[in-house]
Amino acid sequence: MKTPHLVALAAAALCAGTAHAQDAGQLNVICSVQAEWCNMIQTVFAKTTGIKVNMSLKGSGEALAQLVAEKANPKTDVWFGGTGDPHLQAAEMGLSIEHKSPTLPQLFPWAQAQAAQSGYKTVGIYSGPLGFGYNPELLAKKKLAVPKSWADLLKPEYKGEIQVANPASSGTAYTMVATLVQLMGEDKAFEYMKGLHKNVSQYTRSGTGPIKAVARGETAVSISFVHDGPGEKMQGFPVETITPSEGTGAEIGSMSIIKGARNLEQAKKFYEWALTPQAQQFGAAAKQFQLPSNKATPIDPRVPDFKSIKFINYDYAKYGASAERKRLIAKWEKDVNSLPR
Ligand code: S7P
Repeated sequence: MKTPHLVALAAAALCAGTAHAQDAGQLNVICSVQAEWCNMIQTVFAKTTGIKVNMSLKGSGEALAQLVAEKANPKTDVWFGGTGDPHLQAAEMGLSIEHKSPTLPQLFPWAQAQAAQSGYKTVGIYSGPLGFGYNPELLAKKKLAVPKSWADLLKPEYKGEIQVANPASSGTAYTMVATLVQLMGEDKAFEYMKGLHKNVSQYTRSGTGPIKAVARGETAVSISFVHDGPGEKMQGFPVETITPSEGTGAEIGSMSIIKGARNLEQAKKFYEWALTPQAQQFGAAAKQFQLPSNKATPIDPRVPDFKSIKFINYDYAKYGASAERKRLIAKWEKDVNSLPR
């Protein structure tokens, strides 16, 4: 899949007459996917519309913190990507505006449901399962088996071999907390996370940090979105992924228009563009393999096969609620992160 072809497709999807208009204006985007995808959409959208895109890269938790901090004087127009729970929290906190896209019927039901349950203040743009990343070479060297279940991660032989992000800064790690609570019940899930804590060498700030550490041989196992594995592998790193046998959760990566956006017209144009199959192909073109939300977007063979994964019935409304997310993160800090290892 070559970028120039995609650029042409994206350009065709837009009104050719308005491309490169001199007074097209600008747009401020917080982008919570990985840099290559952010840079690609920044360039292509600017090329095809003439709208200058100022892009700031932030993980999901950090993006939400910035939007809260700038609520009285918003500097952001669109928040693109990142796990869906904090987007739902932003909607509930009045940080984003209602926008009912005419493209909604073309999206998968999970993406439409994300929009409906937020009062159309956010929308699903991709989905991806939570699982484990592992370095087969490092595991073999250390004579460790591939972990196949959540239960496996508690085994003493994995002590110091696991990395996961901190749920306060990372949407990926919050997805893990919410998944475990739904899978095991809250008390058991916190007991589980206390056990896991003994085997974790480091809680990283960013959700993608642990699988990059696995790929580079810095740690044997990570708790990560499995769609982040193939991109590392394509760079030549020894990394594989697996989803836990007991079941797992999935994110609904989302997009929101920010309340008080100074460039509202441009924000809506970007939003509509980002929901087209043409624009959604830039994920795979940038070696990021989430499942795109528009049913007409071609699905790269490296996108995880959802049908072969055992999923929990993730309650996005409950775990995206502001009070619940804050409560679970505070509880994790107090009951888990404060413990010695
Ligand atoms: O590869 C991109 C991705 O995994 O990162 C996004 C999100 O910002 C995770 O980062 P944090 O855990 O640091 O918040 C995911 O939505 C996306 O799939």
